[in-house]
Amino acid sequence: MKNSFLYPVDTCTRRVVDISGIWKFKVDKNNEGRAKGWKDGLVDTTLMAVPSSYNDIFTDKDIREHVGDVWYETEVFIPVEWKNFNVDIRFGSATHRAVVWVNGIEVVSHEGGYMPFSGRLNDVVKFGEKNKVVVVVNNELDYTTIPCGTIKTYEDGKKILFPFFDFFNYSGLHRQVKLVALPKESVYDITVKTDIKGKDGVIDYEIITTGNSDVIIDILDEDEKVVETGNGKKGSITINDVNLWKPGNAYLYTFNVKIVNGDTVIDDYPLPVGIRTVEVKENRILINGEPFYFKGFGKHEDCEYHGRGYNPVVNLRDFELLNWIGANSVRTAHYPYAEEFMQMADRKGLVVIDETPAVGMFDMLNNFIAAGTGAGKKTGFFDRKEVHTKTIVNHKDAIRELLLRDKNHPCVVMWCLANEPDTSQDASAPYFKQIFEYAKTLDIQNRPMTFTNFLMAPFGKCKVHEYADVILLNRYYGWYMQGGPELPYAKEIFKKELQGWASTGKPIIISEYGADTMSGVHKLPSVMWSEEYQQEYLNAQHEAFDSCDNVVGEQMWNFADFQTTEGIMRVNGNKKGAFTRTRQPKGAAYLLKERWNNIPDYN
Ligand code: BDP
Repeated sequence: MKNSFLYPVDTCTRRVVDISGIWKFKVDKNNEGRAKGWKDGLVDTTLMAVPSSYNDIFTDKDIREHVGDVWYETEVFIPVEWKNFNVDIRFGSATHRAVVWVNGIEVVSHEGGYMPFSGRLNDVVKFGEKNKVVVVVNNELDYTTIPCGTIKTYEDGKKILFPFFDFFNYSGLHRQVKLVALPKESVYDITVKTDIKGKDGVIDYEIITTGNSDVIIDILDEDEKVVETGNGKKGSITINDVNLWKPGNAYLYTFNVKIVNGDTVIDDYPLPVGIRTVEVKENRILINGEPFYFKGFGKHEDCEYHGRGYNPVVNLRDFELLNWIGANSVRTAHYPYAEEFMQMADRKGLVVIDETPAVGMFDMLNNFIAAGTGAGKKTGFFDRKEVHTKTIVNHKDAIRELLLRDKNHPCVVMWCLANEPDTSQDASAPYFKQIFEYAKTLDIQNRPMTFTNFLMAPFGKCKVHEYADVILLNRYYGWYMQGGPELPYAKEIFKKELQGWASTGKPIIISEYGADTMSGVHKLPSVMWSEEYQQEYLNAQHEAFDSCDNVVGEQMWNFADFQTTEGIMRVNGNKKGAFTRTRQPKGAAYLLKERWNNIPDYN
């Protein structure tokens, strides 16, 4: 059995110790660590904060831009009383891949930069003593990895990475690292599906354990009072007079699973569960049977110093700002976010479109420097053979792991399987047919599945939209096309395209629209990059949305300014934020707040 995707929590049968903090660190400048046995212990190290991206900590540009391996080391004490437990080391994520050794022995390796993974330690650790943990993290990308990118190697061996996406390729141990002690017989997985029957809520569930002992379930309300019970690994529990999980008004029950032997509790795992339904009906998306209107943003996990490292302070600040501005939803562009973000969304009632890290399936779209210097070839992405043999395997893996990790979150109402793949290409159609067919087998909640369509595959050119349940459009009329004085025409062109999409009969969400804006730059009359232009741009877009009945949501790009690769199109990063990178409002934030306060959640 591979390691469980259940989030580690302390219970009467389980123990969790967070071993994040300051670890030893070494950049493998000459790519020699694997051959020279650094797994046994590092010498000549510096220090690194875990979790964080290592890129923005140092003053040395070569480290920020390093392509290849970096090494981490720490020591962990394993309590002697854990001898009778299964002891795991669990990484919240390592971007983009990692191998972990404990006392020189490999315990786990993992591909994919945004998912948790763990390794079993029992056979390699000394109980009651300190043990050495060494991790190598690698950040290289190519056409077969998820996300996609390419590397240029100079004659002296220096590697430069060109991501096929518009955010900095932050790397390292981005989320907490924990030791987890589990009973030998434990709850391995839980899957729930919720339904509403009149005033009652129904939870259909399936539980996997690592043994054969009996399973009992208590459903606790928010006052921790048991309201229902059940037993067996598979079944259905009805909660009378249920409190629903609603956008902006979340109610979470605890689905508490116990493995028992008579009166003895062998294992105990509490899963937060929100009772709600999601379905697409004609051109509407219904949450709890009512048509929901998405207001919010595409975000990033990004902040000063931490890079993409999980930062609980910024996470909380973001939720405060989302609430202040009247946002009811976000898309986790362009990768799965930290588990703690998802938990907060469940708790706060923030609706989430959950995205895989499949971004960059378009040669050079956002790699402006490379596009300018010709560093990459201009072959169509889906014309490459390896995309249909290798990339697709990694893509399916990324989808499988995302659904395993996030399937039970009530906040997740839709899965976004890729961002802006080049769906103008004929060869993208068979690829995505397989991707959608595969993904559909994984979600027992049968939530809508989609991808974001990009502006070069407009209505009439896109070969993939028939597989999507909802049309997600990333559109920049008035920025990348028809910008500045052409803005009034941009709006009309956009309206026309929307009419085309509306003819599919499907709901449409504008999953990106935005204009780069330098906070504090003012100009009357406006020019592009000024705060005035950002607001005029938003008003024009909103007029286009309001002209189309099928539009059931708007997620402005981006919540906040964020770091990208250097290049002539970016001024120290992407500046399309409604908020600055330090989370202060631009003028546009007030405009959005006013608009969103006047649009009901359900309409
Ligand atoms: C879209 C991408 C997003 C970019 C955005 C932009 O999905 O990652 O940051 O454009 O150019 O193409 O600002």
